[in-house]
Amino acid sequence: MPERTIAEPYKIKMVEPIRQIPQRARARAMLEAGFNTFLLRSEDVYIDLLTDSGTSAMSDRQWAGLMLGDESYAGSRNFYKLEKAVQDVYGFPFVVPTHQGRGAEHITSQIRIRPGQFVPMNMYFTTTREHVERAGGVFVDVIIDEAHDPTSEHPFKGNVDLAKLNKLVKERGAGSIAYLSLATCVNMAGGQPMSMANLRAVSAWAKRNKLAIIFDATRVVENAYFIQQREKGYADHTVREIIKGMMSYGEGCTVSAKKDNLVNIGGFLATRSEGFFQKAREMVVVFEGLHTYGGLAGRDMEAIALGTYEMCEDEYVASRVRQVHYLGNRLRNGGVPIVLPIGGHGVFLDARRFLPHLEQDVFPAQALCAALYVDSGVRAMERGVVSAGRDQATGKHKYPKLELVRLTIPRRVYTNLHMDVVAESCLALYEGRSRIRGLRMVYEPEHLRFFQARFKKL
Ligand code: PM9
Repeated sequence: MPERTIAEPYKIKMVEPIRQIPQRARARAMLEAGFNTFLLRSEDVYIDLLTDSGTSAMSDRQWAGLMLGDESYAGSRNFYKLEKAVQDVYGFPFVVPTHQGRGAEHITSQIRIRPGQFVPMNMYFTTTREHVERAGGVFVDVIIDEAHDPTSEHPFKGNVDLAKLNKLVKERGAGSIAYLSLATCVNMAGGQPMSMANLRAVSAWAKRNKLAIIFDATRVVENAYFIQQREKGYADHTVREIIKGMMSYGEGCTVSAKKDNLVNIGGFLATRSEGFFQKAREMVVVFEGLHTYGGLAGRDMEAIALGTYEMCEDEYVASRVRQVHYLGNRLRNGGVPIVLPIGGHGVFLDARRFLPHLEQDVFPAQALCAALYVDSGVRAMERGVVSAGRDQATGKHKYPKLELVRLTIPRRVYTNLHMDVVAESCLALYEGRSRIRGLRMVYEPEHLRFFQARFKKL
């Protein structure tokens, strides 16, 4: 018997019209945007796979929750609901809300890093590294080598390489390390999870070296799902139980609630350390807002609280990841080079193999993003040399091994027919790939350049 189809565990109650503008208009829009998809107007975009951040469809319960916003300056009841949701799901007793993830990263980095200290991470993330460096810290990549190889089918490419941690301690001493920053479902590696076994081993290592683990738990839901599906002993555990289990190894976490938590804005920092919490509470009032709103409206906190419970419902998580894999498998079966295994939040085109005639100096992933938009109005994001930025010491481009285009799937937003449109466009581009030309950068911001850089076609 063939496998039966499993549909999404929800139906659509409200729709937002989208349209595909004509190809000539798309070509003009891309030229005006300086070949940077961040600089397009969203009304010129047909299917928006720029990011899964803040782009989720909220549920009827969340929309109803917005009407229950308590917009008092201090002590909003929605804060206490958010606090309880974070305690229930992540297991950390102390919660500080922030306007989004980078607000929590900023506070954490400023409190926890002394200038010159190292911060080992399982691959870099743009905003996380930026805040580490602003606090005087030095990022060290300790992810397993397989994560840098888009063809490796290792099931847990987000894992930490303990040998890399040991080398750092041997050369610099444990005292030179501020904390371990561990990302769940590593974004820049292609949405790749860590295993519970690896986490256990890293935690034991951290204890021995008297170091804290602070998670970037932004995509812990998808990580937990992969553990449930792939790791021996977890098939009978719920996603929610696995999230709690993973978080039990951390002293705290920062979260961009714009991803897993199914809302359009928000973030938080959560911890079991009272000392860290006190300092964060003191600092949040300087940069974000009072410690019971942290830059958010009461209604936003209500929506996050409700989303935090919804995000770990097993049927929903399975349907979310299944849709990502639906798109990935269409591309893979059509011979398009993508990062394997297919990740949790998106499908990543491997621009090196897609455009072998383009050197990294002419920004192949950026050029591919632009070509995709002109072909079909689909918006994606560069995750290659532009995102990696420049080396602080030498001023030269960092040349990451991964030169990727991320097709990021918003949660509960598109149907599989939209995925078909995306797949057909990628397949058509792959067919005509030799015609895609490289770019040169004509404007480069000093920080997080990928957001606003401008390019011209070579
Ligand atoms: N991630 C993304 O599109 C939003 C824009 S940055 C290109 O993937 C992780 C793992 C993230 C993340 C944002 C943040 C920052 C922290 N960690 O955007 O400040 O993927 O809420 O979160 C984006 P905020």
